[in-house]
Amino acid sequence: MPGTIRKRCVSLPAEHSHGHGHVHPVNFDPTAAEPDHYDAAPTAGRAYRIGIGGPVGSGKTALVAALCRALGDELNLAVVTNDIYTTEDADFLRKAGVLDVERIEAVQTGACPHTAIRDDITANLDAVERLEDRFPGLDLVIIESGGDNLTAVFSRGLADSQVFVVDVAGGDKVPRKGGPGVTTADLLVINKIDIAHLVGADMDVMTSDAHRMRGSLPVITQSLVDTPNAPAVADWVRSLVKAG
Ligand SMILES: Nc1nc2c(ncn2[C@@H]2O[C@H](COP(=O)(O)OP(=O)(O)O)[C@@H](O)[C@H]2O)c(=O)[nH]1
Ligand SMILES: [Mg+2]
Repeated sequence: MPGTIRKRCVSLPAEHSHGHGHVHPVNFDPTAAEPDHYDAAPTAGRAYRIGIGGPVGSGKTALVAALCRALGDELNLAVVTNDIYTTEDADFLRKAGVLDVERIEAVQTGACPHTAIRDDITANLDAVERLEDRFPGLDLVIIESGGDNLTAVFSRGLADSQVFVVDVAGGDKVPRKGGPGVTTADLLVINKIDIAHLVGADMDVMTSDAHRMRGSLPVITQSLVDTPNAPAVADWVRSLVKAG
């Protein structure tokens, strides 16, 4: 249960500081997932939780809005956003009118977004609990991470499944650069394929690199301009929640 997880005291190994120093041991492997300090929580009797992470501007909030449009009528859903100093993403979603404003909670992380989704997930679990109290029988909570680099992944104690969103504007090198987001997320989304030709990104290279880095884990390429309701990602989410 979330209550037991959040009471747990977490101490990080000294050589693995998560201040902005990012000190790693000499043999640090940047493609390996870091140890998770929280156990996965049992999913029975609570909302399924999907985390959405990825670099700033890749299209996380746009994907959250798309999923609300696609699934809002069939699932009892709510959203938690994470921003460093503002509530910008929550404000955007409220203004976009994709979901009842009461169903959107904003967490201000005050620090590196990575911290609030992995190292101390308390503020996010509190936000999820507020939503579950407000909307009994909630099926799904989508948690958007603050924009971070390629290393940000969610604790399994916070997100049951996670989506990592990159976009073509970063260049077709991004998937082969790896990092735990690209290699271990349950779903990798390569977004903004409508502008690939403008930035010279080769989609064949991006998708084949992504599959090579991820083995059997799924990859979806999409454009939220061409398909504003993100049908492929919505199908993936729907099947998880139904199975969940
Ligand atoms: N051309 C194009 N723009 C997109 C797409 N998805 C998102 N955007 C735009 O990219 C910008 C950043 O998106 P946002 O969702 O705020 O990114 P976030 O920082 O990851 O949450 C916004 O101006 C979006 O409208 C897409 O598929 N194609
Ligand atoms: Mg955002």
